[in-house]
Amino acid sequence: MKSNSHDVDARRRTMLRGLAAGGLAGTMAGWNPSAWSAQTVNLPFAGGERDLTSAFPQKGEMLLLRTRPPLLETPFAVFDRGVFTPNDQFFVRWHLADIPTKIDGAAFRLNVHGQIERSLSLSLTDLRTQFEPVELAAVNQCSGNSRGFFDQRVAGAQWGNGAMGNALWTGVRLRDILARAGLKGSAVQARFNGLDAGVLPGTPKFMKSLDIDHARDGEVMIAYAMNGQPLPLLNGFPLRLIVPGWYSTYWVKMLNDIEVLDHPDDNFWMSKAYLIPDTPQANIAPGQTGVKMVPINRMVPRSFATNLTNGQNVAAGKPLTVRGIAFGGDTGVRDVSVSSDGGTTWAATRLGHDHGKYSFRQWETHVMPNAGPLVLKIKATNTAGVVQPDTANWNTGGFMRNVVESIALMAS
Ligand SMILES: Nc1nc2c(c(=O)[nH]1)N[C@H]1C(S)=C(S)[C@@H](COP(=O)(O)O)O[C@H]1N2
Ligand SMILES: [Mo]
Repeated sequence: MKSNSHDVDARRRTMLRGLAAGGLAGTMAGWNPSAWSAQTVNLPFAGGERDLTSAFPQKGEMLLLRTRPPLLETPFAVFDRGVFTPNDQFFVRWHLADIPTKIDGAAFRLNVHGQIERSLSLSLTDLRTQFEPVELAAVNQCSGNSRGFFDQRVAGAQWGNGAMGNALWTGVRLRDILARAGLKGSAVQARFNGLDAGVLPGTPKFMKSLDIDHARDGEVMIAYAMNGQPLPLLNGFPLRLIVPGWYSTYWVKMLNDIEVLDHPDDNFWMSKAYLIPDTPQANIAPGQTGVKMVPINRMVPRSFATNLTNGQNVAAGKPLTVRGIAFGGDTGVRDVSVSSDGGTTWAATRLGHDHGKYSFRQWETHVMPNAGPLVLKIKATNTAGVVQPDTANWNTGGFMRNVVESIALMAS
């Protein structure tokens, strides 16, 4: 992790002032879930009509997939406005409906227990004052982002492409917390648990685990701020786990409990949910059985044009700006290429500022459309040489879609 201590300190001071000025409580007071706007958006797949809502606390206009527990998608045009996704339009995904609507930051404690020498109970002030602050730009992407495009369709939240976002996270290294606690030799995994719970008795708590070497790699962090502000309640106030390069199912929100285990975690959310076929690109044929399943893990590269939409009319014979975002998955973006002839020829694009290997990277180019229909394609390669596939993967979970995106335009 690159940590420029001057920048971090200056930003941290600014942010601490913000936190002291009222950010120490997260609240959903004033939440009025009946205030839906009448406006709708059509995602380009069957059943893709979505209400636009601004009715959720600390959230601007979002696509509504479900009210309780909330599933809110970022309107795609937001990704054209900057490399960082604003907190008030960052997507929201919860599994369990009993989510605290008010959290007192002063009373909050993060507990660390299990296979360690010293149990810890850390306040937010402890975290902000006793550990070195770190800052990292990283993409948080749901495993099921773009599931609505799966063909054939699969069960689960029917996301378009907006179940992802990029933020600058500030917090502490998980490694430093574990070092303070003193890991025992018996430590095998660390399990993360948040304040949310199910409504029905017996509903398994949403818990995720990482191997102990991953947990102490110095990159995994506990964030108390997102884009310089306290986390919105729906994005996990006051603390969340950041697992750079991994799908966000591991990024446990409202994190208040870390248990170091002496065995691999077999709780429901590790052993039954979020499993992918252990095949290249987690790809199988619909109906295929007998495949070994493993927990989902590292992300794969993706790229999107953000200033053009499918079916749009553009001017023929004039340079057309094409720009967007890309991310490399578990490493940086090497290049992004664009084809304006449906994938026959490709040209490199100009990459924007590098905010670090886990961040979105902006890119831009120009194409010269001839009159008539044209199909743009966008393809990213990451610094490990992994390229987006030309055909879509498929699996029953609707996970890890990263096919080369196509946009059909009409030039006249
Ligand atoms: N406590 C808790 N953390 C959680 C979840 C959850 O249901 N409860 N869902 C996970 C999943 S599957 C996703 S996609 C991300 C969504 O993060 P966001 O709501 O901040 O966008 O949170 C992750 N962390
Ligand atoms: Mo997710």
